[in-house]
Amino acid sequence: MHVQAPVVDRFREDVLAGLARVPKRVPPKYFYDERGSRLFEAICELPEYPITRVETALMQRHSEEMAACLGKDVWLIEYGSGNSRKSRLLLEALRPAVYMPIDISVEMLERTARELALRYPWLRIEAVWADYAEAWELPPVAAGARRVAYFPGSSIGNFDPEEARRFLASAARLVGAGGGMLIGIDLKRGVDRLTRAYDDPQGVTAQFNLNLLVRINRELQGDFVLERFRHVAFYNEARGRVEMHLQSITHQQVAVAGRRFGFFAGEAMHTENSYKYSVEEFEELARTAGFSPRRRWLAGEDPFAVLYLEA
Ligand code: AVI
Repeated sequence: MHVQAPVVDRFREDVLAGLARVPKRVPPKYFYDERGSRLFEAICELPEYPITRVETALMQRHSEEMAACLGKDVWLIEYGSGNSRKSRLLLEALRPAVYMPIDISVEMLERTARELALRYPWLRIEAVWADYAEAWELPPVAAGARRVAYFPGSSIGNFDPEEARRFLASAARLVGAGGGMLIGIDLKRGVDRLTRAYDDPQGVTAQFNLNLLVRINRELQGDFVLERFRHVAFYNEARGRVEMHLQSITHQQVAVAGRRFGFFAGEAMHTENSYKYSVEEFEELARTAGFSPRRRWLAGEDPFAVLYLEA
């Protein structure tokens, strides 16, 4: 396995800086410790959260066509591969020369690489442990191979549009001229459905959000009392994004890594944005980053798109 930036070391620095800001905020990438990753898998199974179900159905229906678009002798680079479940459909249809999953969780990466190696003995796997949003280096690619980036799950929605543009531009440089990108995008839809997807009645998303405090308590000697915070999620129509926050129920002081931070009653700590696009908006963003949109596969009832872009 290729080990890149030691991503875990920045947690302390980012949390302390985020708690000192006004308004307070912690980057969403820190949701994904072991429990957070399991809670995210549970979110993906919720009836209120359509992304995984709808994207999987699109992949089931169109993976052969997608593979034909991506071409032969492909190095498939997957950003934030997680359990690679969705990728299996593509791997089977495409049979890439190399599969390069990149993930922030080393446990998940190792487990997934082992499972895939058993399932697909023909597949060459080059796993990369890295934070895909940071600078990281691609292991050498065989001459003549075509690079295609795969970024499913609408994870691009967790970047602000300018970050998303920079990320796409770096992906375009990575795959090089003639390379491609296959990307899943959650689309704009009714406010109620969007809100329910991030505030489910079972409270799984609330646990996922609050787990950030559990992680801070454990890894940074924090003393957050979970019962004094509540999960808040709403659609910010002006910005085209679902926002998640952890809101302090009372006026309180919290210690983290030996420093103290005050919260007033009702103060919200911003933990995630999940941007929703129209296909046209996203394709325009991709163009400004150096990609040409080539194909779209669209789902109707729960609007979602898988797009193929070429650099
Ligand atoms: C990973 N990402 C695309 C998810 C999303 O929908 O923004 C994370 C998530 N947050 C709450 N529920 C799911």
